[in-house]
Amino acid sequence: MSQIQWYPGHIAKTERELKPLLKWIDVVVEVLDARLPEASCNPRLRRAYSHMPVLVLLNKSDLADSNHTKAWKVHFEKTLAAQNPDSVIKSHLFDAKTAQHKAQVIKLLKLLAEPKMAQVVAKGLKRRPVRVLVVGMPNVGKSTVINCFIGQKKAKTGHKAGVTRQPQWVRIHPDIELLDTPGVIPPRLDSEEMGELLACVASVGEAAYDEEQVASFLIGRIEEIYPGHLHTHYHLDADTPLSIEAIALARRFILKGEQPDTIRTSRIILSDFRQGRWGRLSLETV
Ligand SMILES: Nc1nc2c(ncn2[C@@H]2O[C@H](COP(=O)(O)OP(=O)(O)OP(=O)(O)O)[C@@H](O)[C@H]2O)c(=O)[nH]1
Ligand SMILES: [Mg+2]
Repeated sequence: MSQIQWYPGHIAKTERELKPLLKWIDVVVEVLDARLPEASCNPRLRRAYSHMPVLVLLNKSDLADSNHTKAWKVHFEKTLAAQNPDSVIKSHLFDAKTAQHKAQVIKLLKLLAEPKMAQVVAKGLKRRPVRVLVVGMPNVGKSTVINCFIGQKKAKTGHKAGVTRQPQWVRIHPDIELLDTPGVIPPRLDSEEMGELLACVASVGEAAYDEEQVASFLIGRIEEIYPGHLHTHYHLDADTPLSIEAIALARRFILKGEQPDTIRTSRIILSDFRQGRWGRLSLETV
């Protein structure tokens, strides 16, 4: 996308910021948007934690197509394990708003950390809680995931000694502690399509993209994966080509002179999709 500026320096900076935190962590929780799991991860940054157990959370699964999300879950476990043989990777669907699947996720976190915990015990040290860091791109739901885990028990366990920028830990379960700040990973804007996909789910700031361009991309993508779906949703005739103008006319978003109000319609298109008003849809298929 021509309007979006991309500075590769952001990746290096994030890597520098993540590295010192990782030495305190047993499991990295990578939060992705289940509607676009490929575009919402950053393979270049995975390098920073490629040696560690990773739990990929396909968050906002309540908004995504469940068949595609299940296929992505299998895909991630297979391909990531092949790419990072030193790391153990599991993935799970998640809905941070309702905490659905929370119990299974807690179980997976403990399972992923078990080899490390066994080492601790083998050294004669006392078994300690598993330490987890949540990372992900803007707006994928990191804070909601953290809040969902913290629940009512927002009791901080206090500082650990020995770090310059002391991380704060929150006990989210008798056996699990979470670093209370998420690692924000810069959006992956390495192609026009990536930029447009991330703009569809508001992972890049509004100022960085053109709403009409992104809305047009979005309806095209939905038509490709779910032909006819938007015709039904907006009550368009089956033979009317899908366009912002056609939706504007159908919704009676008309300016003076009978011109379709494409700006207002583009905003509605983006918010209808983002709020899940078109139903559960995915923008990427395996
Ligand atoms: N439907 C649905 N919405 C979610 C889910 N998780 C988060 N959200 C919503 O997504 C939006 C972004 O969530 P945040 O938790 O603020 O995302 P974040 O990754 O912390 O965002 P930044 O701090 O801006 O990087 C909010 O409006 C949340 O309510 C989910 O599982 N399902
Ligand atoms: Mg946040």
